[in-house]
Amino acid sequence: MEQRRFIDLRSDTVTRPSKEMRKAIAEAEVGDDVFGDDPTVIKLEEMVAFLLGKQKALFVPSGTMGNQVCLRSLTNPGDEVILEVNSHIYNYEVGAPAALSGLQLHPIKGEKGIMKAEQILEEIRPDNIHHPPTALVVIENTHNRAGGTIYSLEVIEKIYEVARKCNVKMHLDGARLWNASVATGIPLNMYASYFDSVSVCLSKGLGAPIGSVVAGSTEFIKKARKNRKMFGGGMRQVGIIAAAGIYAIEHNVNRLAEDHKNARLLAEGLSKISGIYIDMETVQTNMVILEIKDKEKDAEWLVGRLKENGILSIPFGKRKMRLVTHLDVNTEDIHQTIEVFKRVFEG
Ligand code: TLP
Repeated sequence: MEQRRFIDLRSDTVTRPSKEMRKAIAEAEVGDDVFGDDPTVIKLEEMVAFLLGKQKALFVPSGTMGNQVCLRSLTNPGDEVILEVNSHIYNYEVGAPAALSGLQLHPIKGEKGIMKAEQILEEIRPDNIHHPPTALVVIENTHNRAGGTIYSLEVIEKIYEVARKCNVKMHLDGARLWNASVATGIPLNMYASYFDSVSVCLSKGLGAPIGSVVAGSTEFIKKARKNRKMFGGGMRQVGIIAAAGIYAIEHNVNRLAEDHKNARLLAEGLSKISGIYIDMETVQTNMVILEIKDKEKDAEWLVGRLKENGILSIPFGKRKMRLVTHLDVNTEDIHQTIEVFKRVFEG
């Protein structure tokens, strides 16, 4: 029996490896990466280090491990980390900073996910025997819960100046940094230049099945490699996965512009439907966050109605939903999705 094809807008993590990517996986040269002799992993790490303008890089199994390895490698137990209240690390990483690194998180409310330098300066702790030392500021670019919003270089630079002045390090959760870069034309290394550590994902918009890469100085990566091992992320013949990452970087970066166009198209179509509110200013990359205006209806109801009509989605709050475009969704699917929404809301 043929499997029903759903239009899957739950996340850009749902993409499946293409035939060509599977070929690259099948043909990958491998070695034992814990011994440091997997040539495909070495190639991927060198590629990403170059793209991010850092001395070294390290392949990790997931974005969560990437962030956590970076946090652990840049801090000491008891330190405080400033981050945005809706950030992935604060909301979706199972409390790992406390559990794995003994960190206290200090959340700040940003405007559409974007924190300002003045806010951060206000929250960095003065040197006082009672306070936890502020060790790190984390920025998420693009910002997931805010709907894929982009930090401008000007804002990042101001935050960087505050952090440097106060001797505080900077980490970039760049799970979707490629989306920010394609949307703005700003190269990855320019974004990365303000950060001590950067984590980028291969398994979101780029379409690899698994994997993230962290990058930083040689000294930082030496620590990160050890911490990755401690967290159980030391992998063996993992060139078969790294090969998919290399393929993704070589073939799937520029096409992210299509995802952004599709997200825009979707947002414009849905915002015309009475009963739906979308803050169009947040539609900057491959996400659309919509709000159901009718208090009688909620996101669970909408997810159910969409599924009956061949569309997969997830709630993003009681009356909110996030829709994400990616390489397994085409423009035809977007038109179809808008039609289904019209039927569901307007009959
Ligand atoms: N985000 C996933 C879910 O966990 C919410 C998604 O569907 O968007 N940083 C950011 C900004 C992320 O959005 C994610 C994943 C991660 C880190 C973690 O990556 P993984 O899932 O590989 O651990």
